[in-house]
Amino acid sequence: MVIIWMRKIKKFTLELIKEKNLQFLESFSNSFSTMQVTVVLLKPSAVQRGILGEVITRFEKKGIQIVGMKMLCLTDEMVSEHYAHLAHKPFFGRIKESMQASPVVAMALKGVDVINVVRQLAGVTNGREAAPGTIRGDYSMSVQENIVHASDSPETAALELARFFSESEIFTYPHFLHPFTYANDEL
Ligand code: IDP
Ligand code: MG
Repeated sequence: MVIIWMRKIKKFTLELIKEKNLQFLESFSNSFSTMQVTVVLLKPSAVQRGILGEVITRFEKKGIQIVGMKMLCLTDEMVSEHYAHLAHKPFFGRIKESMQASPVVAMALKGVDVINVVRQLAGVTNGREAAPGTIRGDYSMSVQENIVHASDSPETAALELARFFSESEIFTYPHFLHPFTYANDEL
């Protein structure tokens, strides 16, 4: 069942890559039996509160490989695309303002099942309800000012990688901790 589901996602992602001309993502999706790349945005709430280092450290300590990282100011177009699913909400204008209140830090993170792992590390959307130990649970008291964005599926991860990074900004390099992070049969 899981294998059929994975195959369907892979087929969908490969079609998306072809349709949108995102060939440079092909190597990620080909190898994504379980190895994935996800996108995290450290929002203005993280930048302004001076906790970038602490949040980044959490990903590193978990054993996740950073394969891209940069600071950028989100354009109107980027935010509108990124939060298109919330465009009809009354608070959409506020979210946009909040995401453009300062630069953000965009990260591309690689690991086995990393999309789900990072969503779990982030915690639920509302910082007041997020479990202690999660990023939002430990650093946020707000729904809107909730420190991080994390891709929620292989399809959105592929789109977000292309939205925030160019091909030359994503790196492939040996992760020397792999033998101590995963068992052979998990890679
Ligand atoms: P997620 O970030 O946990 O995936 P989404 O529902 O995709 O949550 O919402 C995207 C972002 O929009 C949230 O992280 C949060 O910053 C903001 N947001 C979502 N719902 C609300 C709301 O009800 N009020 C204010 N901001 C919201
Ligand atoms: Mg979301």
